[in-house]
Amino acid sequence: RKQKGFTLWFTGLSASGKSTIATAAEQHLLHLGLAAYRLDGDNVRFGLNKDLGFSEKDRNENIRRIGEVAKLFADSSTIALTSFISPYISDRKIARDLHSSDKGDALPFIEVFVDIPVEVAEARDPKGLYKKARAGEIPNFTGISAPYEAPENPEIHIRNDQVTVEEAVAKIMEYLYEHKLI
Ligand code: GGZ
Repeated sequence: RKQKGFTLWFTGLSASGKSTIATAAEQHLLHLGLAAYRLDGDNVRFGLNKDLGFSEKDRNENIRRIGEVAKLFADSSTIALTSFISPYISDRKIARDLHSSDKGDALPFIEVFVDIPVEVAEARDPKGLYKKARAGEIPNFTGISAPYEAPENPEIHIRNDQVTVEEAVAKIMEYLYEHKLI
């Protein structure tokens, strides 16, 4: 059976562990011999989206473009893993809707909510960004001075203050096997 493409869309606060889990999940999929590609700030915000900042409007456009690119990867039979805060429900819905089509099969879109209390993210603060946000040095910082709209019905919900990276990856793989996506 030929592998079909789909998108694993990670969403969560800065320092929630999205990228760590997405990277580990990507490694796992690659080791299974599947084509997988991760989109994250390092390869998107410094390239395709380098004209965008963190205003609400720029985040809308950031997520729209990432949704389009993820869809292209999925359409090419690759597993796209996206790792962005994507704080707005409506933006994530736009990205999801891009994966459905009038003709033929939709490309599966799996929302993975990497959920930790903002206090835990702030206590971790690996890059010192929460500290800077509190000091007013970073405006519109998600969770501090800009909103994060948690998913109401994510396909996969990871409480990342309660599980290891391995357990998080196992939960994602279980979902993919159960839904016959891999
Ligand atoms: C949130 C910001 C901000 C503001 C810079 N708010 O922990 P990080 O550093 O590596 O992840 C954050 C990243 C968020 O970019 P995204 O493209 O994922 O955001 S969105 O989906 O909302 O468009 C953080 C850094 O960029 N960063 N300024 N004001 N995070």
